[in-house]
Amino acid sequence: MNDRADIDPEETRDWLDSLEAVIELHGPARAHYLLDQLIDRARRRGAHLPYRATTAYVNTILPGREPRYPGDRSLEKRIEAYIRWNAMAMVVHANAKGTHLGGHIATYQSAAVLYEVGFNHFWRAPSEAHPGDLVFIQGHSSPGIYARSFLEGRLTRKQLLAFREEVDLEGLSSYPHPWLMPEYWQFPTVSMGLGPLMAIYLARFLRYLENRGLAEPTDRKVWAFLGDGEMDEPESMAAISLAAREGLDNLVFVINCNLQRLDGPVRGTGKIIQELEADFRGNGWNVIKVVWGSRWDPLLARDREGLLVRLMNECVDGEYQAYKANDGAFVREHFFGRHPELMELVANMSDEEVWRLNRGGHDHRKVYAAYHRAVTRSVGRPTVILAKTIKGYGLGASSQGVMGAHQMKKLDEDGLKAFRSRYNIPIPDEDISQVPLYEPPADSPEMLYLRERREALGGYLPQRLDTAPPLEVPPLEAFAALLEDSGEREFSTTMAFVRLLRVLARDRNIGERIVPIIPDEARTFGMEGMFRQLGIYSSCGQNYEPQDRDQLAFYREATDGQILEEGINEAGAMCSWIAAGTSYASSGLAMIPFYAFYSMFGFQRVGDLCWAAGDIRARGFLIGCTSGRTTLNGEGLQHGDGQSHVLAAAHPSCRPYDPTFAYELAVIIHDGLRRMYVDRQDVYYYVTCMNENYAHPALPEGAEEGILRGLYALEKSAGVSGPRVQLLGSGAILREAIAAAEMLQSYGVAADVWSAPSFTLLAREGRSCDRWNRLHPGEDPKVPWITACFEGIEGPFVAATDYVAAFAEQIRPWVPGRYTVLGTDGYGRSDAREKLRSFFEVGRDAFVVAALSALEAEGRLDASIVRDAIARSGCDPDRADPSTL
Ligand SMILES: Cc1ncc(C[n+]2csc(CCOP(=O)(O)OP(=O)(O)O)c2C)c(N)n1
Ligand SMILES: [Mg+2]
Repeated sequence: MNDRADIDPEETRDWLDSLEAVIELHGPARAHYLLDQLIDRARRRGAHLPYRATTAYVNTILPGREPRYPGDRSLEKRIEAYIRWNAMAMVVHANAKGTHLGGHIATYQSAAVLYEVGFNHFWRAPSEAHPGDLVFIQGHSSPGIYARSFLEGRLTRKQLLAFREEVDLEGLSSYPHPWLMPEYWQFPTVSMGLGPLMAIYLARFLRYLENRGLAEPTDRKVWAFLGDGEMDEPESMAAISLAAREGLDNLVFVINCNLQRLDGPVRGTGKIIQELEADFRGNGWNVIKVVWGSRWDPLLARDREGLLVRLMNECVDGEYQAYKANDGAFVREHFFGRHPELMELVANMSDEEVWRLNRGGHDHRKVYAAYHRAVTRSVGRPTVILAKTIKGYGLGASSQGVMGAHQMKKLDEDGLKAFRSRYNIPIPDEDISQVPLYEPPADSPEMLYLRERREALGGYLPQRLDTAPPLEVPPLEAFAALLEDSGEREFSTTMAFVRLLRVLARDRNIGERIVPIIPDEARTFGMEGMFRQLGIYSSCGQNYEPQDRDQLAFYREATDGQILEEGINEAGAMCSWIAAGTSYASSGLAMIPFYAFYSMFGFQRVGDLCWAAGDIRARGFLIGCTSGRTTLNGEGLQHGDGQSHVLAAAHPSCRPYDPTFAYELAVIIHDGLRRMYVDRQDVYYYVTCMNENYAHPALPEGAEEGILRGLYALEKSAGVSGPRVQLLGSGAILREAIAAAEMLQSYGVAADVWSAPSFTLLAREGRSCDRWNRLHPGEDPKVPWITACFEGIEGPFVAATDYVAAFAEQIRPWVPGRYTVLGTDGYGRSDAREKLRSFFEVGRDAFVVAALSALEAEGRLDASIVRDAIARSGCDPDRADPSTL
């Protein structure tokens, strides 16, 4: 049977009348309750009720339930028009210079009302009275945000006319980049998909701070402006269930559904708003659809039979796009013309009036109603606002809604005049080709209103603050246990890290600021002891008795838990780390995040978030555990990390280290605390740790500087009179160098051993000095640390690393002699450590062979000795290159 056919209209009417009466008498909540009961009863009686995740393609908020609009619409309209014009003008200017600087016009024009309603009525700036709302701006709508700041007097004409010219003119960044405009932009968003993910974790982190008693509970909100095309990025939707689970009613997504992305429609053959509604509703969000503007209200009110709504439901986005790229006559014929009754509905309207039937996202009243509901009536749930707009709105026939709207960067003179006239910008025809920026007089009602609104909301946005006071970090001696010789005791650097973290978590001054973050690997890293000590953050506490409750280190969840246990979710964990690492800027409270993860799933997996972390000026520690390609017994190809240090090297604000001994780790972490939390430098640390157990020597006297700069002499060979070699290693492989040095004695070769905790920092400094010297001919040259270390040292030099050779290759220009590098290039595989080291030829035997071979090449040793060493090492000289296996 067709379940949509009405077999008894009278009965249907009875039910509907009853429902009307309930709503009338007791309100919608009661109606909802009764419907729930009916559905439940029907299901129990075995009725199969088809599930529909969507509602009709109309606004969620009925016209009668919209709040009164509190602003002065005529002034707001003028302000909005000026901003629209200036946003367009700055892009046109950027591209008129013949430099092809790019920029976007169509996106902001589609989103202007969405931003303006927020700026005029909702978003509070940080002030004495309020910590401020946090707004993620859609990256390529930046011109509109700059244009508003221009009217507000925060940016100059000169700056706007130097949009995207940051090198000589100190112009404005293409997109939101805190790195480039640190007092302005807060959130880098233009790598699409990262914004929504970061916004969710930021909202959760604000709750974490409140629940731990570190911040006062407030009504501050995180707003994230997103593109409908952007929602196709897997990251965009990745954490929406977390947001609902955590009850993040401090989070509002505004999705600008202009139906288009770069190449074409987002869902030409369907409806993006309906699809997103289903996704978000299914995940428990409060969904507010803002589909139609007020001019549709009378038509919808007259649509007693629901024919118009049915047509709205039937049409797909490809059609909706085309309607707005044409004109009123086209809309009449192709939309209303589908049903004679609907033609009748608009019979009294002119084509112009049909054309002016507006979309919800361009209607300030509809947008206001949605925002108002989001901030007042979304208790316990995050809100998503799906606003239907038109890409290139108001740009005229050549641009509005056209397929290539995204890429347009210019308007011809006719287009400029039409734009000017449509928005009533007081620019005369003769000036129009100059596309001048328009600035109303400072005492005009518009300007006074603009300022008054922002003053009422606490100041200007966007605005990034860096006022968190420095912290008092413990002295290096606090880690005394790691600085001493461990004697017989063997442990891994991961264990050393856990000990260090425990010391920090107990510290009187900064203990509460430590944020351990783990993506379901605490037991792998031996961190489960912290569960009990610090507690695992849970917004609803521990409402069950943990199975291991009688264990010393039981799984303790608590509302004020300190550990963020993120589950198998490196991207989410990284976002938590970013939220914590920027808390100094977003909450004026410096937090110290330590994110411990499988090193292979760091830079390789979430590298773009690491890049965003640099842009956003995050401070904190990334701890890449089980690092190296040969240290992790048995795990093999997808786990053996031989590349993260090469990837990390390219991240400018990242200070990467590959320590071997506990004291190195302690010195590095201590330096990070000082640099980031006392000196407040915008850097972050990447430190790799291993799970290989061994004994740790004491901190050699005076080694601190070398550790931090990347190189220091560890062992000088004495008592051997033969030729001398220099062996370098870091991380897992340094101990192979130490072993090789001893083996070399039996060949009559003296070997000095150097620890190189950071090849990357050595190379960075080397390049920097070289550059300075190049530009200062004839002056006293700057001497990089590595050059100073190797002064008077003769080669050959041999370095081996548990990473690909490129890692240690970085320092070649500053090595004063023959330099051989051994690395673990190629896919990893599983086996025991020794086997893997001999497979990749980075173990002690390979060191010995490489050292002897280098001496032979310099004519200081006979080839037969090298051959002998190769034979002893068991390496078949004719085996295939391991990097190809
Ligand atoms: C990860 C990523 N991929 C691609 C791009 C390039 N890009 C910039 S804007 C854009 C289209 C955006 O469409 P939508 O999200 O719908 O935003 P709209 O401009 O329509 O508001 C693309 C593909 C990007 N910035 N980031
Ligand atoms: Mg779009």
